[in-house]
Amino acid sequence: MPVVNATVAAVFEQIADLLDIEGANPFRIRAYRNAARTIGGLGTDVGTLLKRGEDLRELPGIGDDLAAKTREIVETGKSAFLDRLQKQVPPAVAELLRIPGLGPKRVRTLYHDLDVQSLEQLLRAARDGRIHELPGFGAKTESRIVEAVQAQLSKVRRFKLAVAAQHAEPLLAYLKASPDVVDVVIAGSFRRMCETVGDLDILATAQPSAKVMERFVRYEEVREVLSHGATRGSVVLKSGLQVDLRVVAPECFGAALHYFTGSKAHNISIRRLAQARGLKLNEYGVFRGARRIAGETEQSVYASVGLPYIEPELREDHGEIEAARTGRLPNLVETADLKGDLHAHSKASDGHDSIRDMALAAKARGLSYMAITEHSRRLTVAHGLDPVRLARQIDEIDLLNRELAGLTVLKGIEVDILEDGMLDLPDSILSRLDVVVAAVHSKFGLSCARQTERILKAMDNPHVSLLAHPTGRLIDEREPYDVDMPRVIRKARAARCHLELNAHPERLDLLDSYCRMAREEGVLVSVNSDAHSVHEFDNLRFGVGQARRGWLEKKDVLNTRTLKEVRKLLRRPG
Ligand code: DGT
Ligand code: CA
Ligand code: CA
Repeated sequence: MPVVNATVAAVFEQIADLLDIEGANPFRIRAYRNAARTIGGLGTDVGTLLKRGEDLRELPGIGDDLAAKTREIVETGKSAFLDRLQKQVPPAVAELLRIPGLGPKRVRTLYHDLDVQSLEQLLRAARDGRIHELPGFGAKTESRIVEAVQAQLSKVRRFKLAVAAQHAEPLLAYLKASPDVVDVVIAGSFRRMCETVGDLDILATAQPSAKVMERFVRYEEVREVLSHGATRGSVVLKSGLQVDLRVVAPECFGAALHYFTGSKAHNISIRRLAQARGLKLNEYGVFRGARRIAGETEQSVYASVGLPYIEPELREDHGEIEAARTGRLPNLVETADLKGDLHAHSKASDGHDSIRDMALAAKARGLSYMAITEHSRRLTVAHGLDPVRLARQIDEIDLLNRELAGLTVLKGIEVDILEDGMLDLPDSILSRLDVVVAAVHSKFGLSCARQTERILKAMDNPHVSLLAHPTGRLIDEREPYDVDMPRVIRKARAARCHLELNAHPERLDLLDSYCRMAREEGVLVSVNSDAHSVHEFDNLRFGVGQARRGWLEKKDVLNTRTLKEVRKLLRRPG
């Protein structure tokens, strides 16, 4: 059973937290955090990499020790080192780090001086007034802790789509491998490709039905069985992700799939249509009186209310029912429609692989062009390119293209937009490139007016072909910067610049509502991987999911075009 990347990442994060509380060497702690990010962000399952005999030490920041620990977690599901640390510091103590304002030093004090070992104990200690007298704390901190712990305790954890997929897909394969299973599908927000999912809702038909439920609760990654009946079961995986399984009769499968795919708002509107026709619609089927008239397939459910099939990504009650009724549903873009990728890095900046390896990986995924767009010089942490290094890379790519067959590497840059809207590299070098991706990587806190002006000004530079990750948000980690997106979208149309939908699992930026706006304005969106390693082209499918949630068709997506067409669209009026 493959142990998913997210599990490895979670173990490394836990190790880092515990080392932090113990006051270990900061470099050592950072090494674990970086490794967690690297492995957690891989598009391919690390167990598969090991099975293929790949050397994990080629991943950035993974040396002998971390490679061995990764292998250990993959093979045993555990880390002896983490077990040892947990004997010294109880794991719930690390949870205290999630409270804003509590760093490792304070957590250490709370643990050593007050024996606080959990959020609940922390709340009690704060309410009892035992905290403000500790060294380094005060009355203000104490009352802030009360608020923060309450907020934390009431927060429901959600999983990023790509992380959920790392857990969901092996489980789905495991269930499919059961000989009595006829059909099994993950429904819910996961099927709708939502940015984050609260839990997984799996539906199956099986003959007989009991065995698949047995198999489900015995899955190796299950931490806790919440309920276990003949046709309904609920478990929590080791990652904390809850999974519900329902086994339904084949004649109900379509109705159940429709019901559990949601969204709830979409379901309610469809049920209302059914009622208007004198029908009853529930998870068992569509009924006229006691007679079942539909329910085996989702198509039959929609047909019973006079509608064509509606793709799951559209089912948010955001106008899709009206569009279906009037024959105006979009014909959504698919991953297989992508012909190229206009944003990727090699190890010349902060990527991990050579340009040649990136090109071969892109080609293996069926792409026929790929742009190498390194960071520009201002981004020193990413080893950004100055004009001299970029000129050298241009020559290198020209040489490479002469020997590559079946894929063209485009010469590009991900150039920083400076605070005043100027670009980090001069036009003299930008004019030699095929693709210029402009990006904000600093000064996220500018006022809306200044941030918007800054971005509009960058788009005025005729060399800029694409605006990268237009809102800058990181899912659950960083809010979008304050920018007037409708203005940016209108500017893109006027300047004939395109917008990126960055498919990196933490970004999925452009957001779905802005995709729709772009489409309405006739602005093309480029679904790009922003790959930093050969594995990350796999993330394109999540970007396509977001594009589909944004109603985009093949024609709305720049990189579904052939290279010849894209070259024309990238050429900007001087
Ligand atoms: P999540 O898990 O929070 O990411 O979002 P969902 O959409 O997966 O929601 P979940 O897991 O609570 O329920 C799965 C689906 O079941 C949901 O999308 C629609 C359906 N559903 C749940 N509760 C209701 C309800 O009260 N009425 C109707 N019509 N459908 C419901
Ligand atoms: Ca769900
Ligand atoms: Ca659920």
